[in-house]
Amino acid sequence: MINQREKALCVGLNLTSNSLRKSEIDIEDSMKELIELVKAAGGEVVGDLVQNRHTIDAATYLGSGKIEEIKNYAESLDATMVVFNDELSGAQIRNIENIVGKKIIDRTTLILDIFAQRAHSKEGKLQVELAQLKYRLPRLYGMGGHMSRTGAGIGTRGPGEQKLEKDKRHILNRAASIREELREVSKNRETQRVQRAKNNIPIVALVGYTNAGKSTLLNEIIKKHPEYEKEKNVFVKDMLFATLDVSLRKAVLPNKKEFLIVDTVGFVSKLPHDLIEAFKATLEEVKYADLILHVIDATNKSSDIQKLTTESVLKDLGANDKETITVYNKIDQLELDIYPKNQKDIVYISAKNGINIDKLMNLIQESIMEKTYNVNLLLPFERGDIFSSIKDKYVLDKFEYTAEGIDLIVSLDEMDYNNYKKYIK
Ligand SMILES: Nc1nc2c(ncn2[C@@H]2O[C@H](COP(=O)(O)OP(=O)(O)OP(=O)(O)O)[C@@H](O)[C@H]2O)c(=O)[nH]1
Ligand SMILES: [Mg+2]
Repeated sequence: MINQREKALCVGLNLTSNSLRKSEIDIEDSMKELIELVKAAGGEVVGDLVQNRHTIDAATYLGSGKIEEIKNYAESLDATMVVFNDELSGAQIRNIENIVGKKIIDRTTLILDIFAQRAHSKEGKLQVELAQLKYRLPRLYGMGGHMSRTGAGIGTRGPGEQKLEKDKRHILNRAASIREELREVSKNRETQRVQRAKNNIPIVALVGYTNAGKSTLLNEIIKKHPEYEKEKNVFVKDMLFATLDVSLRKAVLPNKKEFLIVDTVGFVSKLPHDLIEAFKATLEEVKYADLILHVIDATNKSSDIQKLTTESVLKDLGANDKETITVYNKIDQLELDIYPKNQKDIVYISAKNGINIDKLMNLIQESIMEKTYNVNLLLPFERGDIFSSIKDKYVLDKFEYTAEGIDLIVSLDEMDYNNYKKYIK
């Protein structure tokens, strides 16, 4: 944990030679994000600078001359650490640290650090620790000074330092045992998922860039549930990565049918790959959702790039072909009428002010409900097998043994509807 407020100098590299970076957030926004990330980690930003270069310097990232300048600048600002906007190699960190003489943190370490502070669930903590171990493993030998530092503060959280000083084997063993524990957790979740599928409760997952308003929207939606209590609200804050653990809550559609809504961790550009891997399990809920609500902060001038970033992570998760409603949020901050009309799969809302939530709820209902078919079946007695498989999977609205067979009313999914429609009464 942080004992004193760390003072950070933020440093970015603008690669002028790289024309392939069109899909990436521009350097100005990326630096703004870095500053927010430092704040989210509990640090204070005392200065920032961007260096234009054609190439990355393998040894010192920005070239030793520039690093000398950074050292002087950091000293004049009384900074306690320098934060770089990209992922650095172990050798780069060590070389820069040798010149600057202060703590050097890269964007990946910073994000991992925030995640380590915020994860509350057992699974979240295990996943972050695994990501940290994977990040540190290839840097174990390169980062002599950095790794053995025992001070507190940003970037030193996580697996104990002594543990890291031991050999690779130790890390590998720990990683293996975390994976084992995670498999257990994942098995439990699988059991819960089967149970939910059996109860035929649809699941709607909220995804989107960090700070888009996902948690605010979840709180707004769950209010309508008859068993709603204020304690069920999830944490909302104007801060990157306010949400780190997946929360699942009950909600109701306008037609009173229940569904479950899942809040997930927000995405950010240059999300460390190890972390995506680590969070895949948690974000699995998204893969099994019946519908995705992709929440976008319509007021953010990088919202298009944020949208692409989220879509590319979803693709990575194998969840890109899911049915999706695009939800542009925070329209209370926009001029009226500058946004297009609501469409079947696009809606403009304000989660905070409750604007157009009813429209969104109707869209959700249409999307979830078009996949279920409420039917009255009459099953012949010799098809008890069908009856028991329906009974296992669905909650029956009604059933009765009659002289002609088993008479039942149930809402079937599309596949079962097609299988059993010949028994419709
Ligand atoms: N003006 C305005 N602000 C909003 C609206 N919805 C959410 N916010 C604010 O946006 C900030 C982020 O909201 P959250 O709901 O925590 O965002 P999130 O997407 O869950 O963020 P992470 O959990 O960090 O990924 C908070 O300060 C909210 O009050 C809205 O409709 N209008
Ligand atoms: Mg949130």
